Amino acid sequence: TADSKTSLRIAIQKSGRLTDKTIELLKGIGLRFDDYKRNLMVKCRNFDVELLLIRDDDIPEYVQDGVCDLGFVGANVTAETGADVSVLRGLDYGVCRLSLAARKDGDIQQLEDFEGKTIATSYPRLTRRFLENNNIANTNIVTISGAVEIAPRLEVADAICDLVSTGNTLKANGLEELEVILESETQLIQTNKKLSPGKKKLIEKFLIRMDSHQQAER
Ligand code: PRT
Ligand code: ZN
Repeated sequence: TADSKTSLRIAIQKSGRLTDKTIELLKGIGLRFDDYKRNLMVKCRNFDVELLLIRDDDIPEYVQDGVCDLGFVGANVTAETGADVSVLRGLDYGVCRLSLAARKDGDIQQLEDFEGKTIATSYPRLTRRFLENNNIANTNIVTISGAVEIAPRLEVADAICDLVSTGNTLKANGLEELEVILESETQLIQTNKKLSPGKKKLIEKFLIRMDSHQQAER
């Protein structure tokens, strides 16, 4: 369990959109690391912390299971995995939304039109839940792991549910955003497993540093 280790273990994305901003934040609050790009596990030189660098998809479960005490990950990933974790802070990077989109002048123009349609997404759970909550019971959800936005052109799907930030990708693929199903940002999450008093203290210290850093940035 997380309890048996003394240093605070923090999961971050190994290589992707959140990596640089997260490392920047950790350095900004005074944590010093060497060689974080090359290793899966990196010890902090001046704080009782170690980083685990993994795929973002794995972060919520690692934190849920107490393999890591904390994690930096998109709210979209935590929501899709349904992991049992606590959200300590919302952060101002990795901001995006998960949206339903369809061909610009196609036969899907509003939410009701999704009935009976095929939807490609990397977020099948969130997509299904949203549609069910909106009384759209008959859809075929196709799970694909990348390049979701080309599915309609390939005629693999009638519509998609994907992350959007600027909207340029949708536009470039002749798609129109119809419904936002989740607003997302990077979050600091914490395990719900029991933590030792030592680790609780470390987390408190970590949060104080983070909060004063965020305030200074404003
Ligand atoms: O390898 P690993 O599994 O760790 O990485 P990944 O490829 O799964 O994730 P990555 O690095 O692409 O994204 C990590 C996180 O960044 C996501 O889980 C979100 O929380 C956040 N994020 C913020 C985004 C975007 N903005 C975003 N725009 N993730 C993906 N996109 C993609 C989107 O899927 C689409 O293809 O960018 C395209 C749309 O962007 P716009 O600007 O054209 O709208
Ligand atoms: Zn991923």
